[in-house]
Amino acid sequence: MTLRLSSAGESHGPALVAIITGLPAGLTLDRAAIDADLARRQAGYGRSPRQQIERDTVEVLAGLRHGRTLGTPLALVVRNRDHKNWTWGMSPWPPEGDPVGKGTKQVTLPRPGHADLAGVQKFGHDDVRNALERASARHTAVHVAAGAVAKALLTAIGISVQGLTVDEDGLRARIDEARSERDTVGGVVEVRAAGVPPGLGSYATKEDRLDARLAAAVMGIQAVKGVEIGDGFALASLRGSEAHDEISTSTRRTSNRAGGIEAGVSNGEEVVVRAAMKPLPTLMKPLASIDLATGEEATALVERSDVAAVEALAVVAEAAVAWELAVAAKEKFGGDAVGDFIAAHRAYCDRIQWH
Ligand code: EPS
Repeated sequence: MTLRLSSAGESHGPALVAIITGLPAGLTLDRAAIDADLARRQAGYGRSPRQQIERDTVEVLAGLRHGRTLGTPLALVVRNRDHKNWTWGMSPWPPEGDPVGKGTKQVTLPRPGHADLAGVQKFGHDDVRNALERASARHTAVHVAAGAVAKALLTAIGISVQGLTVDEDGLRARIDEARSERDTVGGVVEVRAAGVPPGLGSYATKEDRLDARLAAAVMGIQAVKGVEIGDGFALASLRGSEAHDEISTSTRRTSNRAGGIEAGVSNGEEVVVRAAMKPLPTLMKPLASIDLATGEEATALVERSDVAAVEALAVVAEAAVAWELAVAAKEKFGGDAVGDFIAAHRAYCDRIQWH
């Protein structure tokens, strides 16, 4: 069975939900490990006061018994604590009583860089909130929970995944500077996956290529505008003699410019994915926009916002890479029971003498 993930949830709605299908039975999940990843995502430098409201923890509604997967759909929930301030404004059903709390007034001032304008145009909304709520990066929380489940599956075959910011000290200084000037910043994160055997993904079709899948997974995260694998863009200016990773008699490489993937297939070296995040588009000193209610010139919506979410992105990108590697590993090794998955991995590594 293919490993699949669906999610739902608005930023200020009652909860975020994920359903994972295709997990083997018998995989032990550690609630504390999932919650620790949720806390890491919230803890990044430069986050908004919203993070003092939220205390993300995972709830499991189905697919798990006594901490072990049943081989049935796994249903995860992360509640939005802030919803208590939006019960009228974000009520799934027509709200009763007078408008109270947040989200009661229509938003008509789209922010350049957010989903606001394209969202109302595309879906025919008359309230920008109907677009921004789902586009918000809030929903990355439940993807981090799903990523933690993927990491449990990968750990069973010796793969570990770690996301970090690039130049953390410089980033924090830029965040402090931007905060004092009431502005926002972006940055670069890097995810490394160790223990990935050769042979995940395939050159057979575009859809099979592991690099294409990882790029889509990471580009699919809010505010990401660039993704590279290994030395990526820097390879473009090198000679062929300088750009490739020579093969030793052990079949290992003496360098890793390819970031662990050649021709869309993992080659056994560390998988390295980098992502560039644009500065967040909710600005305290807003940019020019239109008031959709009047058609007049206006400035964009000003709301509580993060100064940066780059450290959070490191955790979210780690989850996205882990998820995609778990999908590729499950595709290669199969298994309805986790022991079958592990045995298939072992037999394959024996065949290619990879230890
Ligand atoms: C976000 C706007 C802010 C961020 C949010 C993403 O939310 P709010 O409008 O409630 O202040 O804090 O991120 C999170 C809530 C989170 O948990 O990551 C946006 O517009 O994308």
